Amino acid sequence: MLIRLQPDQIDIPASSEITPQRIFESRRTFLKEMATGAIAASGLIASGSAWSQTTGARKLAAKHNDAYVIVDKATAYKDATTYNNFYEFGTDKSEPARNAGLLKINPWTISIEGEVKRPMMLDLESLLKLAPLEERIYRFRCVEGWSMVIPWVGYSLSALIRKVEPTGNAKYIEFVSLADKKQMPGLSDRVLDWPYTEGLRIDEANHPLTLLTLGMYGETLPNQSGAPVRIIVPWKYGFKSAKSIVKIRFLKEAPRTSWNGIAANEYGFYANVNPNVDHPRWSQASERRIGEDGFFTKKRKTLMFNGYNDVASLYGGMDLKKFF
Ligand SMILES: Nc1nc2c(c(=O)[nH]1)N[C@H]1C(S)=C(S)[C@@H](COP(=O)(O)O)O[C@H]1N2
Ligand SMILES: [Mo]
Repeated sequence: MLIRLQPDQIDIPASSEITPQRIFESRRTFLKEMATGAIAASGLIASGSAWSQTTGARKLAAKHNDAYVIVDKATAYKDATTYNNFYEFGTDKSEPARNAGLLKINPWTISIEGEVKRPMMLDLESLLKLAPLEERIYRFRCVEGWSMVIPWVGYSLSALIRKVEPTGNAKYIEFVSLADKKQMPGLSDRVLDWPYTEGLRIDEANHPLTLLTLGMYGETLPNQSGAPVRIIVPWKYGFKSAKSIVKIRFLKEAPRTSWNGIAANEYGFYANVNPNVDHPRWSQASERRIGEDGFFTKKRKTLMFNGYNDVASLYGGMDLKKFF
């Protein structure tokens, strides 16, 4: 049966590559997503090109995990996907949304290497199936002084770590983002040493809050948000949460990380959100919540560990002013 849409509704481009079956499938998905409001919320209706087989967002079925709900209202999808830091696509906040359409996320493989008994290459489908997807609403704080609240979709990175069986030597983990000049115009600007790299201590990586992230707002990640796979470490400043990851390495020693590597006095390896340790050039005591920027809007107080006090046990006995 062919489902007839009302006149004036979206017309799916009948490209020669799209078989009638695929058109039917996309119509069906479209109607389903219309019913759940996912399409309206994502603004897909506005653009016919969103239907391209390679760039279209895909709905992800995820179980809401109540253990990670916070009281703050979620940031609007539009704000979260048009105000981004993704220097591979330009240093201006609006550039990733404009330029990240160049990123090809299909096919994608992520290589897991180093101090593990079972190194492996995983494609996107394997990553999506590796553990049950959960929706978790996290507060997210950039070192620049702004924050958002985002419903991410993913699962604890610990599920993947278990699968590759780290050796006893694995003390740190490194995340490496894609660096491809053909897709990423920002790479011609040497603001950072490419590829973008980040890292965690292995116990931080294994903390249940650390999220292997494949989606947001019920769908696969938009490119500007780090598609198809990124990490989210909600108690640390945003720069720890590397986007568009192609490699994860298990290491004996702490890796060199991008921001720490160019300015260690400003961006510590730990980078835990800490209102008591200022950045050398500005205070970290408060933050501006994106979407709340009215002229009279008060800033919010920044919370220790971004409010995720559970993680304090990871840093017992450490001087967090020294290891910032
Ligand atoms: N590969 C890569 N990952 C990155 C960045 C980047 O420039 N490149 N910016 C970081 C910074 S500074 C922040 S605040 C967050 C921003 O994530 P968002 O745009 O989804 O809010 O991504 C982090 N991950
Ligand atoms: Mo950031």
